This record gives sequence, structure tokens and C-alpha cells, in this order.
Amino acid sequence: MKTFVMIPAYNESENIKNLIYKILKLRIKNLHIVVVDDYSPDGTWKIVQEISKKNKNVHLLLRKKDRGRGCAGRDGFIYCLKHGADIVVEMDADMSHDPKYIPEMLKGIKNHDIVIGSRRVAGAKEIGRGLFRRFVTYVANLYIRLMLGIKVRDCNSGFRCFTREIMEKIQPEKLESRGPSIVQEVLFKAHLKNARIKEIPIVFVNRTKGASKLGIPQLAAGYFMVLKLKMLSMMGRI
Ligand SMILES: Nc1nc2c(ncn2[C@@H]2O[C@H](COP(=O)(O)OP(=O)(O)OP(=O)(O)O)[C@@H](O)[C@H]2O)c(=O)[nH]1
Ligand SMILES: [Mg+2]
Repeated sequence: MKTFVMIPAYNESENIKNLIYKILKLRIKNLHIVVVDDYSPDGTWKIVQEISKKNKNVHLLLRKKDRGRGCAGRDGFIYCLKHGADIVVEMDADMSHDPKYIPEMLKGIKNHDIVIGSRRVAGAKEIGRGLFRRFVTYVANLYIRLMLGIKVRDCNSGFRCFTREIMEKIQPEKLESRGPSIVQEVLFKAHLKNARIKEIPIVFVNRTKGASKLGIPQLAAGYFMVLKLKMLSMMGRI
């Protein structure tokens, strides 16, 4: 079983090294890491490049145009499939997603298509996030669940594990989101393919280093994307 951990990263020079070594420390057999960096001005990609020279299981996918969380995620998924991944784990680079949950995800994926590291099931916790930020996520989550009819409790989690089979059905090359709405687009497309989805509780820790890339334009684009996905599915186009 070849597992790829796919990490989109932009200006995460303060986090990326720690994260990579934390994942490697898990000593999971046949695990590869690919960091998808959009030519970060802070040199995140150089750090990954250095580590990859010493560790053949660490890879850098450097993208020089077309910046965005969505485009990076799409190219990352394509990379994993092309390099023979049986399982793909996606996670953020900012240390909000603790790699310690990866073994449990890999256990859960044995009889599911997707395992989500969830902030909204019993036992989950969110640390360090203000009331306003949590409210923004709560409203977005409600909107997505109602619009797209998804039963998943945490539709905004970017900490997920996929089988190759479901990833191929999602068809990463056809993903349209340029920004963070790729998270919901992937979930909805998987839902339309009747994916068996499991949520496991995680403790989510707000980033302590580096800056957020999520702003009002990205949020607005996300709301629009959900509307578009709903329309396309009603027209039978997806
Ligand atoms: N390659 C690439 N990665 C990105 C881009 N924008 C965000 N990311 C990465 O995507 C992940 C999620 O981005 P964050 O800025 O943490 O967004 P968030 O988790 O929704 O919001 P906060 O944690 O509250 O700031 C992180 O690993 C980012 O480095 C981008 O344009 N290109
Ligand atoms: Mg984050």
C-alpha cells in the first residue's frame, strides 16, 4: 500500500519542516509526502527541496503560475495518482492538522472511501480560534450542508484521507476551484459518487505561526462555487 500525504503550502516556512518530520516520525510503511508549493516568496519550497535531497520519500511539486489553494490541491491529487498512490491524505501545512491522526485515518479507510478529520463530531475540539472565526466556519458549514444535501458534519475540513478509487472517480483534472472551495467541491463530487464517508474527531489547533490565506474574496468565491455546484448537479452536468 503506497500512501501519499499531499500538503498544499504557501508561505509556510515556519511550519513546513516541523510538519514533515512529525509525519516521518510516524514511521508508516511506504509513506510519501508531497508538498505543493506555489513558489512561496518566503522560500518554503527551498526547505522542502533540501529535505527531499536527504529523504527520497519527500517530494516537492513546485508550481510557478496559477497560484491558489484549489489549483495546488488539484495538481497535488494528480501527482499522487500519477505516482501510484493507493491512499491519499491531504492536510494543511500550518500545524492545525496533527499528523498523529493519520494512523487512525489509515485504519478507517480500510472500509470507507473517505475519512475526514472532523471538528464537529463527539470528542472533537477547536483550540485557539476566536468566536468570530468559528462563527464564519459554522455558517459556511450550514450553507454547504443545506445546499448540497451532504450529511457530513464538518464539510470544511481539509484533513482527509481518500482511497485511490474514490479519488479517480472525483476526477481531479476536472476540479474547477481555484481557491479553498476545492474542499467542498471534492466532498460534493465524492458524495455524488455515493462515497462511504467516516468522520473521526480531531483536536484542531489554530495556526500559531505564519499568516492565514483565507480572506473575504476566497470566502465569497467559496459561496459562489457551492451555488454553482448545486446548479450543475440540478442540470445533470456533474
Ligand atoms: N500551494 C498553495 N497553498 C496554499 C495557498 N493558499 C493556502 N494554501 C495552503 O492551504 C492550507 C490552508 O490554508 P490556510 O491559510 O491555513 O487557510 P485556513 O486553514 O482555511 O485558514 P486559517 O488556518 O484560519 O488561516 C495551508 O497549508 C496553506 O499554506 C496557495 O495559494 N497555494
Ligand atoms: Mg489553516
